[in-house]
Amino acid sequence: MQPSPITLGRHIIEEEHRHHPTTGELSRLLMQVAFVAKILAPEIGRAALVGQLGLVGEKNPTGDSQKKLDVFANQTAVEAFAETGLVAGLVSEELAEVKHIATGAQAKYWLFTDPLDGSSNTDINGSMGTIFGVYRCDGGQSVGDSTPLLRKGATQVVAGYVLYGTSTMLVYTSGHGVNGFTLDRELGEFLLSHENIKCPARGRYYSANLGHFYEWAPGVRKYIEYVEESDLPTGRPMGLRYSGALVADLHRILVDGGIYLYPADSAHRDGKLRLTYECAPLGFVVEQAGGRASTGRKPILEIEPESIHQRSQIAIGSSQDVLMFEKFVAEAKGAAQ
Ligand code: FBP
Repeated sequence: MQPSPITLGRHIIEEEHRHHPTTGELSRLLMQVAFVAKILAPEIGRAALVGQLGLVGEKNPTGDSQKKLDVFANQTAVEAFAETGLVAGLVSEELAEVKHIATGAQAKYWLFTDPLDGSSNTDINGSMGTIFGVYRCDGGQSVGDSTPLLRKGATQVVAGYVLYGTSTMLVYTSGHGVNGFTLDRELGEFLLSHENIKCPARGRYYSANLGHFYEWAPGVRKYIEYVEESDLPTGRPMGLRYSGALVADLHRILVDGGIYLYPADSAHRDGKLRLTYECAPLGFVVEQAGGRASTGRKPILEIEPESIHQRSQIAIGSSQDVLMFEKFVAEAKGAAQ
């Protein structure tokens, strides 16, 4: 262990003092996210032993079959913030509407979250994650009206994810670089393990569900053919890695470089992933680490959402790889005109 390990709590407070002179709400909010992760990590680990595998028989607001762990993760997040007065409300993949928090009348922030990312991995012992994005309240939100809180991802004050993999990690940015913390289960503390993460400009891996290849637009298919061609000087063919959990694929890309794609296909005309609680928070993290996040045509962080469960196409990762993808999309569009 490092001579004097830096805990998440200490790091956040120092970061807040340096960049967000407030009364500590942001630190307490992030510590509450870490608290949720400390509850979810062991529950995910023992899910097979405590009847937490499988489906609950319901669908979530975007039509996915809900897993028991989806419901547990969502409940844990809602309860963890219910009594804190830290957030005015919470938007979750598992909740149809904005959850206004009674104690949040004076709160300064909104929380957007995908409580359990990669839920198709729950029963196969695969990696999963939690995604979060935080926006400042600007007041004037009335109960039931979500419009005022729909803002472009570039206005987030904090964003990050938790990865439940071989170890449990929390990676966050408050707009001043990206840092990663590993959960020391004995201490019950997240300790700084990945300081000032920089996403390599180019990577060796691409992540995409190739099962949809023939449904993708010509520009997307041409890009995949390009990365699969053999040309060692340009680092091709790239290796295919697709874990079934965006957070796990994204973490690899932050550390090793590469690109994750989820374009439109016949079942997902606007892409599959949700803009406000999947694409925007991860886009903020990746761009803070020097990477890039776009729809293939437009920066993810510049999209003004129209609804809380809006979907978006996404290409995210190393700046050079995403730029190359955008070039293929633009050329195909040009050729089609
Ligand atoms: P969930 O948040 O519902 O898990 O959905 C997102 C996700 O599972 C990503 O983590 C993953 O990359 C992708 O969907 C997998 O989708 P598909 O099975 O269509 O390839």
